[in-house]
Amino acid sequence: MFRPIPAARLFLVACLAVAAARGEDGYELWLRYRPEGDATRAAEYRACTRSVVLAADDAVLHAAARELVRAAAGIARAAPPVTRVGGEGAVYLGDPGHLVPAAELAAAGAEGFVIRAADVGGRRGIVIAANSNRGVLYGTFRLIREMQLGHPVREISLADRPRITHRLANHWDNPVRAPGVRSESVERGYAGSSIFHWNELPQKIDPRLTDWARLLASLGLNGVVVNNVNTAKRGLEGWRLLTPEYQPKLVALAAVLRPYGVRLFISVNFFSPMLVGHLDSADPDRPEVKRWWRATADSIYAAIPDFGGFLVKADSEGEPGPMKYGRTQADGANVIADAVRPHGGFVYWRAFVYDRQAGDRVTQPYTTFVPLDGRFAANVFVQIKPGPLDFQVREPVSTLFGALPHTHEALELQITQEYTGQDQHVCFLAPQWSNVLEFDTHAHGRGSTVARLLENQLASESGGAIAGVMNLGSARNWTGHPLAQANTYAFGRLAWNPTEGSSAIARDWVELTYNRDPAVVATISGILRASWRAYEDYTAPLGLGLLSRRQDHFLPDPAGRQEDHHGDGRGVGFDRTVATGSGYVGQYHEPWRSRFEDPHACPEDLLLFFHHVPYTFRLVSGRTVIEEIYARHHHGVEEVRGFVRAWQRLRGRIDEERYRDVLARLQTQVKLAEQWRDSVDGYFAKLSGTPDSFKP
Ligand code: GCW
Repeated sequence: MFRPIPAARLFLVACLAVAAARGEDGYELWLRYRPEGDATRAAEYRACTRSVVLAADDAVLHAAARELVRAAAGIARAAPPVTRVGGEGAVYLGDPGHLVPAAELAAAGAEGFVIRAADVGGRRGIVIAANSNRGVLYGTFRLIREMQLGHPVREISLADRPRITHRLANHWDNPVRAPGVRSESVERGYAGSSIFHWNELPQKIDPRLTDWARLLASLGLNGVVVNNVNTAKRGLEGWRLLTPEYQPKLVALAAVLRPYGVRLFISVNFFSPMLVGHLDSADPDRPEVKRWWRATADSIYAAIPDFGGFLVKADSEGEPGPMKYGRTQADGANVIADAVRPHGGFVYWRAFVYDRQAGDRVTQPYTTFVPLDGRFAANVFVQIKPGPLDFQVREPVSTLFGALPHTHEALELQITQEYTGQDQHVCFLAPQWSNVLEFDTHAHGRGSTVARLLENQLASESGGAIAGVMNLGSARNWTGHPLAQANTYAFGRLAWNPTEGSSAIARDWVELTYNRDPAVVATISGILRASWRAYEDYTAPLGLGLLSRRQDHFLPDPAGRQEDHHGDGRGVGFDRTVATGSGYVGQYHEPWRSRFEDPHACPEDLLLFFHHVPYTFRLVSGRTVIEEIYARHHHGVEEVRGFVRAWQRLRGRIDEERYRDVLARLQTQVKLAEQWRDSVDGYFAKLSGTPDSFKP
């Protein structure tokens, strides 16, 4: 019996999608589904996607089917019907009858998949098997990717699974229009305003939100925090998401996400019992405060049974926390965690806690959190930035990784380029993130890389977690700079597999987002690969750290950042040694402690993060520190000039719209790079009395 589900409708949707897909404004990201150019391959794809068979009538499987129909309609130019019964060339979303051996399926885990060409009832088809419908959804996106990349699928056989259990997008969007706050702004967002139109929800749901959910699922993300961690600072009103007024809006968003396997989370204010509940205290020790959190969680879960939980920035930059009551970070996290635990919810508690007045801030998260190890509830993740400072172009890995063996740790990467060029500089961050993930903390002996800590978390039921601060906004292309999409994409790939190479990710992204012309792939991925180092060179090489203006974190202001780089007449750098400095180095395990302590053994990229050295300090290159600062700045500018020349060779090989957009941005980047070079070199020339001999 052939039972079409809403095939006719799906077909129509797919045709419209193809028709609308002609423009190249970047809206479709890496999900463009353009016709396969190789006729033989296109015929193969058509033959292998003649129908889509659903194992069950389930919303997630329907979402997977919709995606596959859309992809096949675009890539193979034939939209398959969605049915319950297979036939020659069918794709089975869900194993129709134990075709994949149990052991193989077991290896896929809760969210992995096995994709296998197989005979089903005597007819050749492709089976996507998994232990959950979410796994099938991920498998479907994977099959689609194979087709987008032009890979053969007729005899396909592949299996994959995510290495990190909890993979979250963190949006820093400000939900409420308050007087004096730019409407629907995004903190550190450089791609327009927020995509969440809270004032229109739940009555009106922007269709773009469905594309957002598709985007998240295509990256394999299974959770999303939809509002800024700053919830009450300077007129922000994100704390209102916990009010009854906002609950129907949350319900609406959760409904958009659910078919894509993404759980909704929100950031909450630690003072919510007062702000929302009108209690006279938020002291986590008070019974009425505990009751309030419990009742609040119960009410959310009654409306959104698969709600993910809460993200909290407490005792940090004006956001209140348990310190106010003389309680610890663990006391604070646990009162909220206890409320969501009966519902299977989680609390992500940020470790970004520091007090500017209390000495070197980088030492503080460790001294605050390490004594609390073992005191956090099992459903709490302590969410840690990669470095101890604040998303700089280069920092050592935070000493907190591996320092909390009895606490769940989450890594928070920043996809939005707050300190790395915003929407004006290309800066592909995957190599930076890989450095962090591959860093061997030696916390449990050799091989204790950050990636492994996140993968094999102790209490296996909850697994590890990774979060990415998103760079999405209302800009038509989502990210402002077209090449910034590569960062969004790379985050998903590394969250799925933290050991994947950044070059392979860059290549795939270019092929999916532009085309498979080898010249295009080599040029764009070459620019991406070189971009982080170039940015570092013309801004803050050698671990110089914070040099940007306080008000925007964008333009150079070395003079205003003296307290960060400690440059003076004799030398430069922040002494964080045990012997003579702030002692931060002492928080590392050996061999790092000894390496970082000794300026001659310290990796040069981090030299000035850990040491104050004379300008005449000699580096491996044979140059002195001051010469190196100059040389690197000049080199960085040359690199960006090279990006412009390389890009110009792409004319006619990619669409004109994105060609022009990126070219204009690269030309601006040259100017900005020169400005950085002149500002930083000029400043140190004056301070050190050594002229910039690299100046032409
Ligand atoms: O880097 C700083 C940013 C703030 C941000 C804060 C944080 C959300 O400049 O905009 O606030 O970090 O991560 O909490």
